[in-house]
Parts: sequence; structure tokens; C-alpha cells
Amino acid sequence: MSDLVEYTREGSIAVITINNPPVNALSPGVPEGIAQAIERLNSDSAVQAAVVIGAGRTFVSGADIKEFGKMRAGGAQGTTSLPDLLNRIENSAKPVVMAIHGNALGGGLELAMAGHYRVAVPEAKVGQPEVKLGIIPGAHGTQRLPRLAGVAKAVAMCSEGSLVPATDAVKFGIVDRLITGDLRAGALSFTQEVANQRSPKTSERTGWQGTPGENAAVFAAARESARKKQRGMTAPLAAIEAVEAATKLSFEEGCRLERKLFMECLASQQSKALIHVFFGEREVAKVPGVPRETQAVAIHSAAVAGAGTMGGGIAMVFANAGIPVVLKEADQAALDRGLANIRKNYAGSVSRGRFTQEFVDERLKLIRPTLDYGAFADADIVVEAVFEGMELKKQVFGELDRLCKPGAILASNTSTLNINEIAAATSRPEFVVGTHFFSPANVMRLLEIVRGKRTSKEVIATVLQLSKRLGKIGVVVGNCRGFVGNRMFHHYVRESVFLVEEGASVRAVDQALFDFGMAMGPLAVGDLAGLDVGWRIRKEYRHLERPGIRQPIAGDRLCEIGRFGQKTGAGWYRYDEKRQAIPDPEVAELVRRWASEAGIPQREISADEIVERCIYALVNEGARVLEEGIASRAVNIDIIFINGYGFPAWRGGPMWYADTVGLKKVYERIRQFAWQHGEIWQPAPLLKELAEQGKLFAELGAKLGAAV
Ligand code: 3H9
Repeated sequence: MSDLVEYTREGSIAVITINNPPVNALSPGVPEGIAQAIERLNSDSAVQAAVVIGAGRTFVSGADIKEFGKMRAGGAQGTTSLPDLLNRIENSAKPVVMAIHGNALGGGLELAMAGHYRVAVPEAKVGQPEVKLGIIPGAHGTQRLPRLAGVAKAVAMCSEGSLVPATDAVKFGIVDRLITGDLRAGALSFTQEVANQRSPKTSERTGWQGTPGENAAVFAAARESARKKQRGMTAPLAAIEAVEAATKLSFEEGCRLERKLFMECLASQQSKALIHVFFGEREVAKVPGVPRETQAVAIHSAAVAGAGTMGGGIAMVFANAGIPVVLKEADQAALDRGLANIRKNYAGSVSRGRFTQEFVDERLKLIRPTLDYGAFADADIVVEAVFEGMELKKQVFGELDRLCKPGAILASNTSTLNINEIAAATSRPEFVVGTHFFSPANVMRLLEIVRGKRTSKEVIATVLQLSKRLGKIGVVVGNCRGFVGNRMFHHYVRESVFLVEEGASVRAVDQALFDFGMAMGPLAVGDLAGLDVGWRIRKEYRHLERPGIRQPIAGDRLCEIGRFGQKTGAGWYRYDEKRQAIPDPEVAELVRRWASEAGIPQREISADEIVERCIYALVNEGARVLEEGIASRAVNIDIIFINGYGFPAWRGGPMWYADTVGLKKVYERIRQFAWQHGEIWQPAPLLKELAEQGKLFAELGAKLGAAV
């Protein structure tokens, strides 16, 4: 028997324990070990039935994702034999009971469904999250799940990939019984009860199908929802097709179709990109120079300075994670406004069914409003979210330094300013760090963690750990204007404005990027965020602009005539009372006039060129960010753009996307742009180097940021 699977006896019941930490993935050796254990069960005259259980923190979290590369190439023993193993379990003459704690995901749930019964602790979760990796269940999940849970639930689980708590799974028939208390003991006693009964096979269940008419409606709705909510992704549609096949074909034929679709998805660019993102999200937690064993500071309480949109949102983030938080404003009116906003946000979450009223009441109790910094004295971490201006930030940090206890972390939510200069206003620069939340802070997953020259590794480790607790993905970045995200995004937006000035319509620019997969077009994003924000910053930094370098003009001119975006009812678009964006002929006319005054020739611009100009602007600046060590790996940039800027995950992020296009091709195109549009398009030296050597961004290892 393999070391990964253990066979023991408990009276007349065999206990088959899967022990492949950390998540009991079905790595090579595990399916083989389970197969041997099932064989032994059936030849062991001393036992009547078996329990399959996971060692450690979970049942089985799925196939081993690291093996997918080998599977694409036709190998990976363990996972390719999984469907066979599941049939062997189902055909076992002695009942097999699956005992679930932690989670049963993907191949883990498929394994569980091949058993004759399933029991679970109430805290467990089950799901078929494969679509999030760009694939579909590949070991009969799309065929067994509808037979247990019905067509509608199965199609939702397989196409959306969402997890179902065991307390619901029992209602849907996925789990037979909830076990409170010790799972092993509960599973053994359940197994005693069923040991002498005929073992029900999931694949042979009847009565689960709806009528053809009912099914057609379910699948049509699922397809419509997938096209809208998972726009551009192919796996959800393949998953729906596979579940639909369960309603029309025999179990064996359905499994064959599922296999074919699974292999097609596995070979796709989308699955490669999404798997890159899966590992990338975990990779970003590994920071050069901050070893895993670095001691993090315990965070029991927090404080937020500034109750504006960002400050209020950040306070909600702490409260949602169960961390008490003090929220300070300068005067009562501003504090009241901030609290009213928080209440309004929570009320929205309750009405959308995201939170219960009780949950919200508990969270609100954790937010303590104050007008006095004195209340910050006990906080383990303070996040400053006051107006974006260096002098004010320095003054606030000076005050925080005086009032906060030694060892408290002082974090700034600045999105552009120099963290070293802010840290210099304190006597504890090693405790100063940037925590750049994205708006709305309580919704967006990204947290840029800005490492100053003197920020200690303990502080970085603490904020990284905290970000996970807050439900965020923390990505450590170096200190420069705009850090990684806003610095690169600036180049992307700049190109979108240039394109409009050169003759593309506002709608055409946004549509091309929306069709590429971005959550919103750049000009619509500008209207949402407020065009005046960038305008004010550009005015402040105008003295730094180099003469002779083209600057976008149309966005600033719109601000000069009061078109700040959605908040003024007009920006690049006009907005109706429902905030619907309506293309505005007045803008088209104004831009033509400004372009002609500036001598910018007008021409037809294709959707492909729009995408190349905007996305390659990101890539070129991304290469510089890497060169300077502001991001320590290309995947960090990808994770930032996917989680903070609406870049489609199924394209893997801007740097991964460039790798898939081919860096030589990207580099050549950028050279053409440089020739047409001048110095701003000079290719980054790193891009040139990689293109000439036929290498990829993904091949660059992590390095300790030079600029950090
Ligand atoms: C599938 O099953 C296909 C089938 O239909 C059959 C086909 C034939 N494989 O996330 P964490 C690693 S597709 C390999 O930090 P958590 C992870 O990289 C699969 N490795 O912990 C990390 O490594 P490291 C369907 C995996 O507690 C470590 O484990 N299943 C796998 O926050 C700890 O992970 C899924 O999609 C894996 N399957 O969250 C589930 N899973 O420490 C994917 C994890 O070196 N997994 N690792 O960075 C998850 O969603 C989360 O990992 C889980 C735990 C919720 C399980």
C-alpha cells in the first residue's frame, strides 16, 4: 500500500485514510493507494464495509493541479486513472462511506460521489470549482452530481464553481448525514448502520431528471448567466454541455463526452492562464527577503484615520474580519457622514442577501467612531486614509508616531506618494508601510503592500498575513510614484485618450477593451472614478513633464468645462438618471476640434490596434517595473491587474498575456509604435532582451526588489 493511503481496521469496518498534506490532493500514488485499499476491502473477510477519510485538515481538495502539464502531454498516471478508480469504488461489493471534513472539491467531490454514502461535519464544504481553473470536472462529476442533487443544482455548481456548505449539501442530497462531534466515530457508527444494506450506486440513480421542457429552461438560463457573469470563458459553457449530456445520454456515454470536453479545456490557453493565476495568487505571498518563518506581530485591534470613502471602506474590512476598529475624523459632521455611508453600504449588502442583519449589527458594534487620536493608543495597526497630500500625511504620521504604542504598525493608504518620505516623519520608519486598498475597499480583493526602504520584514510578514485574514490578496510592491498598479494603469489610460484624439470614438475604444475581456473600458472607468482626480494630479506634476513629449489633452479639457464623469452627469459619456452611459456627440465634436487645433491627424483605427496600443502600453511599463524591482516577479503584476483593475483572469494578466502573444511580436509592435508616436513608446530594455533571447516574462525568477 502506498504511504499516502493507509488501511486499518476498526472492528468490522475498514478505515481508509488519505494522507497527502497539505490538502490531500489526488497526486500520483493517491488514486493507486485507494484502489489497492478497495481491493483489500473486498478480499478482507474480517470487514463488512469501509470509511474513507482524510488525514489532517481536509478530505480531498481535488486532482493535483501541478500534474496537469503532464496530463496535457498524455501522462500523469494518478489523475488519468481517476475515472477507473471511481468506477471500482462504486462497484465495490462492500459499502464505502465517504467521511468529509474541510472540503471535498473537484476530484475530491467526484471521489465522494463514487462512494455509496457520504457523511460530513457541518462546517465542511463541497464543490466542483474546476471552471475557475478553466477546465470542467473530469472524473464523472458532471454525470454523478445531477443524479444526486438534481439538474439545476448540478449545472449551477459545475458552471459557476461555487462551494456549497455541508448544511446545504445535505438538503440537496449530496451528503446523506451531518455528523456533529467526532467525524471518524460518527462515520464508523453510520457505516455500522448501512453495512448490511444493498449499496446504492450514484450512477444508477433514477428519478432525478426533470422533464425535457424543464431541463431546456434550466440550461438556457445557465448559458445566459455564464455568458454574462463569466464573459469570455469557455469552461462554464463546456460544463453546462456536459451536465446537459447527463439528461440525454447513458451514464457511460455522458462520461465519454465529459472526458472529451475536459481534455479540450485542459489543452486551452484559458486553463493554462487560470492555473497560472491559481499558483500566482499563492506565489505572491512568498516575498524575497521575508522568509516563511519571519515572526509576524499579532493584530487584535485596528484604527483608521479618515472616514471618507476609502477610510470608511477600510474600517468595514476590519470589522468584517472581526477585528475591532476605531474610526477617526476631524469633525463631527464628517464623522457622521462617514458612518452614514458605512450603514448605507451594509444595508445594501443586506438587501442583496450578502449579509444577514445580525451579521451587520455585530460588525457595526466593532466600529468605534471618534474625533480624538487618543483612542488610537492601543491599536496594533493604524491605517491612514486622509486626503492625498504629502504635507498632511506627514503631519498625521508625526502625530500617530507620538500617540501610538511602541510596535504599532503605521500604514498609509496612499495611492501615489513616497512612503519613505512619509516614514521619515516618524521615529519608527521600520514600522511604516503602505497599504494601498482599492475602491470600494470592502469589495475589491487587491491590497498593494508598499515596502519602504526601511520597512522591517516582520511588518511585511504581518501585513501579508493580515491581508489574508481580511479576505484580500496582498501583493508586496516597491516604492515609486503610483507603485505598480497605478503607475502602469496611467500608461494604459493615456493610450486610450490618444486613440480618441487620433479619431477613434469613445465607444469604440471602450468596446474593444471590453471585448478583450476588461471589466470596463478605460474611458468609462475614468468617468466612474472621476476625471478630475487625474486632472488635479497632472496639474500638480505638470512641472515634471518633459517638453516635446506628447501629453493627452482631451481628458483635461473635459474637466475644464466641468465634465468630471458620473458625478457631474457627464464626462466621456453623458449619464441618464440610472447612470447609464450614453455616447455624447458633443464630446466627439469637441475632441475633433481639440485634435485639429493640436494638429493631430485623424484616421480609422481598428479594434485590434486599440487593444494593442492599450495593452502593450501596460506590458512595456510592466517590463520597466520589473527591471527596477518595483515588482519582484511578473506574476505579481498579473495578480495586481486581475484583482485591482478588472483584467480578465482567463488571459492570465498582462505579462502572461504578452508571453502568450510572443514577446518578439509584442516588442516589434512596440518598436513600430515608437516610430509612429515617439519616445513614450521606447521599448523597455528588459522586453528587448527577453524578445531577442526568445524568453518569457514567466521565466524570470523572483528577485529582491532593487528599488525597495
Ligand atoms: C480537479 O479536481 C479535476 C478533477 O475533475 C479530476 C480530473 C481528472 N493541487 O490555497 P492554500 C496547494 S481540479 C495541487 O494556500 P488554503 C497550494 O498551491 C482541482 N496543489 O490553502 C498551496 O501550496 P503552497 C479542483 C494544491 O487553506 C497549498 O496547497 N480543486 C491544490 O487557503 C495550500 O493551499 C480545486 O480547484 C491542488 N488541487 O485553501 C481546489 N490545492 O503552500 C484548489 C491546493 O506551496 N484549492 N494546493 O503555496 C483551493 O481552492 C485551496 O487550496 C483550498 C485550501 C480551499 C483547498
